[in-house]
Amino acid sequence: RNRVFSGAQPTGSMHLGNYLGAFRNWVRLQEDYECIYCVVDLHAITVWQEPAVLIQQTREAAAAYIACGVDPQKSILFNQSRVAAHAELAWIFNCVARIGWLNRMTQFKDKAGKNREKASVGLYVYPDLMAADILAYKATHVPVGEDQKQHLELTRDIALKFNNDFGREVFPIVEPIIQKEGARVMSLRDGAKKMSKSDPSDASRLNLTDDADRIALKIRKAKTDPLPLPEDAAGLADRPEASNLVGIYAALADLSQADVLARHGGKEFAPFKKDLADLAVARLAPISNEMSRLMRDPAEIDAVLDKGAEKAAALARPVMEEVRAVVGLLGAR
Ligand code: AQP
Repeated sequence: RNRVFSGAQPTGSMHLGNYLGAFRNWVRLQEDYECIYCVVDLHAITVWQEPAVLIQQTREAAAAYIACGVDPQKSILFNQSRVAAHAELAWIFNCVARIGWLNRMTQFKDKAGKNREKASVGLYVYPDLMAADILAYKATHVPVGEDQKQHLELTRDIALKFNNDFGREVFPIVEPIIQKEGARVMSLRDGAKKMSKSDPSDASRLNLTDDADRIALKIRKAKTDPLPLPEDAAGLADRPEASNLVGIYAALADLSQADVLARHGGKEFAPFKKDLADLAVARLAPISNEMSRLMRDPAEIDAVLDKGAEKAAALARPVMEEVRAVVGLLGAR
């Protein structure tokens, strides 16, 4: 059976973008694949995380996965640092990947910003760890958004080079599962920026923990332009905020943008936002309720993560034994 690996970083509050761009799709994939869903805390620490907060956010991320419909009975759910194979294989991949390959990664350039000398080494080799996440389980498929495409290419290059260097078909060449268009959710305060955990403005995103009142308020205050909604999708060009709100509506209602505009085109934003808020509350309130139930007693989440880590470690163990033998790392005889 084909195997999927995916994860999200516990770097802040999970939001509508994570839900529409990732979690909702993960839930569907559970039907057709053996799925491994990871809270990637080792990726998170490539930039500074307050230790006590990181622990809390790791639990909260796991709660978000479960509340969105990831089923720990069907899929493996755990946090990355619990399975040592990730870090070990990442080191081996650091020795396979070339500096030139990593120098071409655009996300490092974006995240490191101008002061590249001050970025952590971990941020630089982040894509090698991502390759290890996937290949420690010989996963065959990875759901990716636009922003992760380049990293997945790198995973394929690492697998190819490893297999080629050692003359053995150890790793599969993973296939991307491309998310359908419109899965990218933008900030509610600026239609040119993606909705993000690290945006300092809480009003820029709908957190999966927001209650109905906060959701309605944030949508009411979302930035728009002064024109009414266009009659058709072509009219959304050069209107990033309108386009984002219509896109969110369409994604939440499982409609096309054209369908949404057939219903709401020509209206002012105020009544449209009211409908959108009702829809968002209907979809997100059950998630936030379930998250707060799960967060009330962390023992349940911790038990799920313990069990998931055990299952994940059992899958990675034979892969790592094979890798060590192929590379020539002397082990127990
Ligand atoms: N705005 C978004 N629209 C659609 N998909 C999104 N994802 C994130 N933001 C959006 C998808 O969610 C998954 C998990 O992402 P991540 O936590 O690993 O990291 P990220 O993409 O860096 O998310 P953030 O919120 O922007 O975090 P920070 O601010 O910490 O960098 C991925 O599949 C991602 O595509």
